[in-house]
Amino acid sequence: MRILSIQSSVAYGHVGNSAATFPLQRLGHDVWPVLTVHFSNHTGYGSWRGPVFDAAVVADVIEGIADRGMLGTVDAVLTGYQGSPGVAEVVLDTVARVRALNPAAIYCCDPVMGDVDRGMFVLPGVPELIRDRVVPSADIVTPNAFELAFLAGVPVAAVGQMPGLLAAVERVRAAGPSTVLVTSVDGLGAEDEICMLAVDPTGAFLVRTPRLPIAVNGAGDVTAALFLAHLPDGIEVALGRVASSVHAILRRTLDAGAREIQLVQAQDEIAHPANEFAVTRI
Ligand code: PXL
Repeated sequence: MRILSIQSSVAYGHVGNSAATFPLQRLGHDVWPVLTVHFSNHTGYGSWRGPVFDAAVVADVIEGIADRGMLGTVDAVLTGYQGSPGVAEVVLDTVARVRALNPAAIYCCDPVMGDVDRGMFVLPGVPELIRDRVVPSADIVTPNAFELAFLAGVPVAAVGQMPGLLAAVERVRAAGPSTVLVTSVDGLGAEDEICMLAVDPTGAFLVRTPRLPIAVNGAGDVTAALFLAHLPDGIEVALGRVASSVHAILRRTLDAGAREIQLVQAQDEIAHPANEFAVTRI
């Protein structure tokens, strides 16, 4: 695939494009990273340096790709954290242009807005824009449980059990995207497990992985990228591989006592996922 990936980047560490690019390349995909910010490090450290690019700058870089005649050769657009309403507008415009040139192109949107622990952490107005305009234009969305609840307009507690979770996913799918990956769901498996749920027109699939005592930035960005990369082999296969690779990355990060996800170190588990977790049809 040729993947146009519009995301933040950091010099040190791995979030946004700095988390998504290498795994996609390691799996043999061509990635065209368009940067929305270029920070020294991710914001989880509390301080960082470097520019936030104006939406016009992001649009200009994409215009340059169009100048080369390459926009119509894009197979997938991938986006993550969208820092401003302006960047979201650029994404919407770009997806429309790519689709007009290549109707088979897909848009995978990680609707980054917040999480259960921190609540909403994007600028005011961005969650509604993502819900009302960006998500409806996507083919694939990869919310966490908190983001899913917001998108579906239900309380977070409602997605902590299977009927409510499936109902929320169906609400999101009714808005546009045919495929939804819920990247982390608590409370469905055992205490020491964390689940991922993937739904598309072929069905709903669940995978449970051991919960690791670790909270890192960028894991969601890798999850969305890997899901997009593996989806052409079928949603069930994709879910198993994503669970396997992401778990391996987190395991290595934990073992290394590192603050940054150990992507390069886990490259073999990215290239050849062990598929050690059973995927069950719901
Ligand atoms: O992982 C999402 C993300 C994206 N972009 C920047 C970030 C983070 C998470 O910390 O700091 C700049």
